[in-house]
Amino acid sequence: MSTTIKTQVCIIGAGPSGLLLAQLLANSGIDTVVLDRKDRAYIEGRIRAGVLEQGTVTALEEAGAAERLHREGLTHDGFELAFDGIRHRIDIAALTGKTVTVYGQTEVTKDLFDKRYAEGQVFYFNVEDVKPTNLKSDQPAVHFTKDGENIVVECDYVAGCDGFHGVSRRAIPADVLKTYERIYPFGWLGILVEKPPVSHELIYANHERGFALASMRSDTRSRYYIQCGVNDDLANWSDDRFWEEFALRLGPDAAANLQTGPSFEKSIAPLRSFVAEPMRYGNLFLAGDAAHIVPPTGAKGLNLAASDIRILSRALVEHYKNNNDHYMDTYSATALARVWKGERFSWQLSALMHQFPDHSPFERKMQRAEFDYIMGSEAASRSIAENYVGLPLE
Ligand code: RFL
Ligand code: PHB
Repeated sequence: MSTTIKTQVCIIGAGPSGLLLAQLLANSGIDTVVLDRKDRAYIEGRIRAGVLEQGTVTALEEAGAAERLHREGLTHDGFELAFDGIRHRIDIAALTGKTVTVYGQTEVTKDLFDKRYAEGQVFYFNVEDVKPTNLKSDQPAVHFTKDGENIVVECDYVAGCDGFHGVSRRAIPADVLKTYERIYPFGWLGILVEKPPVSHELIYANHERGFALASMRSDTRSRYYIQCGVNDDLANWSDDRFWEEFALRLGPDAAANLQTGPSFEKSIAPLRSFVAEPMRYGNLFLAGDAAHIVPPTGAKGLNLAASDIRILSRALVEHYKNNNDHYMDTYSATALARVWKGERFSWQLSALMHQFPDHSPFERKMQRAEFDYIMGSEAASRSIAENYVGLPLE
């Protein structure tokens, strides 16, 4: 048995990219169907991003999903870089006139889900065997199974918002798709703890034992990371071992305020830079992690996803409302231009802040010289600040 559904845009993936796109299109009366191989609880439970650029906040405002963010999000005017315990503050507000907002990805997805449910969005969760087809024709379709039933979504466009491991990017023929990748020789071990943050701003620390990051989710909940081995096992990392290592890497000055406690989430993430080009194939549009991955050092992943969706939603709205295909035709080039700048910044900050197994004392001296240069140069600090708050959309 098979069921056929018709819609204007079929969105594969209900992560932040897919949810934001569905909402921005709904605001213009464009019909969507959203499917995901997981369910709402799983998606909301994924502890990931924490820092939102102003442009991402604007996108959530446009979506009508920023009310709680404005109530509960923490506005940050700056952050710190530290090198062997020496601290340098990047005053992003003074250097760029902009701020960032600390608000977890879990909360962003919850707010978007609440709004989509309130407006009657059709979601298909726990779907299997998802297959986008006929992408070069004007009648593309997405096939999948749910509870053993075959379902076909006939649509005008397919939005591939299904993350790095999704099927959308793989639907682009190998002779069309070009990919660029760097895998880093380390990972990040992250914990969540119900204790006030060690500092009211983020601290990115380079120490001879490896990188550490002090972040937060609220005034009472901290998110801390340390660089770990790429094949490291969580079983090797008791809370006690984590706290000892984290305090050491942060340096005695910052660690003096550290409040430790039992972690209630602990996970290891690999670090990768990846870009797939083009981001459009026929009537398939890729957005977010489906098209690109950055190492988390610059807090760019979710923000790049949101800027893709701003560009894509404008293109679809112009197509449907004004019969104007200019933004559809330029989507891939416009999105990629911003993506590559986000890739560069994340790669550069990762290179500055981590210990690389193949580095010689020379490279360590180079890191130190770059840190000293940033400390002594307003121009260098401003360059970091303007990338951190987010470059203009185009
Ligand atoms: P997602 O979030 O991966 O969502 C994709 C969705 O697609 C579904 N899916 C499928 N659905 C149907 N059929 C299939 N075949 C499917 N395959 C997959 C999945 O179930 C999922 O629900 O991609 P999206 O929406 O593009 O969002 C991207 C962001 O999640 C990601 O870029 C950020 O989390 C990255 N990131 C950070 N970004 C920031 O901007 N600031 C940060 O501070 C930040 N910190 C982080 C991060 C990512 C991290 N990890 C673990 C990767 C910190 C960490 C530790
Ligand atoms: C986080 O709070 O999870 C976070 C913050 C900044 C980053 C990466 C992750 O650069």
